[in-house]
Amino acid sequence: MQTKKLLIKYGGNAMTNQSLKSEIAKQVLALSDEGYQVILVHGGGPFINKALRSADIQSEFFDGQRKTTSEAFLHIEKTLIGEVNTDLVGIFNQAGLKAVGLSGKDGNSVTAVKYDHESKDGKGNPIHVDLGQVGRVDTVDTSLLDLLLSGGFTPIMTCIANDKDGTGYNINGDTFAGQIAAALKVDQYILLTDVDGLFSDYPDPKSIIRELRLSDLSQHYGSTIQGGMIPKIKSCEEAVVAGVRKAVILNGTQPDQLRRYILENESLGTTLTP
Ligand code: X2W
Repeated sequence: MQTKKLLIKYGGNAMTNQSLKSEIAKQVLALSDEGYQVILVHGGGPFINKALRSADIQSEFFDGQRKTTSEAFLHIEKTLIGEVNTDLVGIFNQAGLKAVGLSGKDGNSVTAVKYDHESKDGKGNPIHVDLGQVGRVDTVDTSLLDLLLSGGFTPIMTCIANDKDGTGYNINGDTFAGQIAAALKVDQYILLTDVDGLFSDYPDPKSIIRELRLSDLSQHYGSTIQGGMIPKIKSCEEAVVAGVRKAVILNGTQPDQLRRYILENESLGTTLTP
């Protein structure tokens, strides 16, 4: 039987304390004991907020993308690589995995290009907003990730990459993860956040949307799908369009959802299929 690959995006909103992170690591260990190869991709929005606040830098978001000046970028890179990533590597090793910390720069695994943000002015006309060093994924080379997976390591990658001229970019963690899931053609792409999924009438628990097809999405953008949900659903969409069979949004503040969804096939979260 071919080994199944899972890409898990672990969002900063679901990293509220050390024991929660350690529970996620135990779930990943349980999945790898069942024969799954797991790649973890992470952001760290709340940690970045804190670092920027301490540096007296204001955060401004446009459809879930943080405007990133060159000064802000230095703090963001330091936080994601030197704080959040290294912390997760330690916790995952402690749980019994062999974790390796990376960003898109390592092995030139991911290259970025500047993200061109289109918005609308008061009259509904399209305008371009310069978000500074916010990038989107340009190319993905999976050879380093493949090498690590085949050696039994668990790659833990954060959403920073350089462009071909060596300029560093801050890439939304969801967007970044979806592109890597697509390039690796993983069996499932799992996005862990701090809500149970997509709701038609948030936060009414009865209004959770359990299943979505690609063809359903256009009716939800701009209504059900807003703010931080935009990059989440878009990343699921891009992964599924690229050939990933299933993308799911689960609640990472309830770590056992991972095992229950993947190993026990429970109906949880919001699942997008072709
Ligand atoms: C994100 C990167 C971190 C991230 C940011 O600066 O917050 C952009 O918005 P979560 O915890 O996964 O949301 N980048 C461009 O995405 O963190």
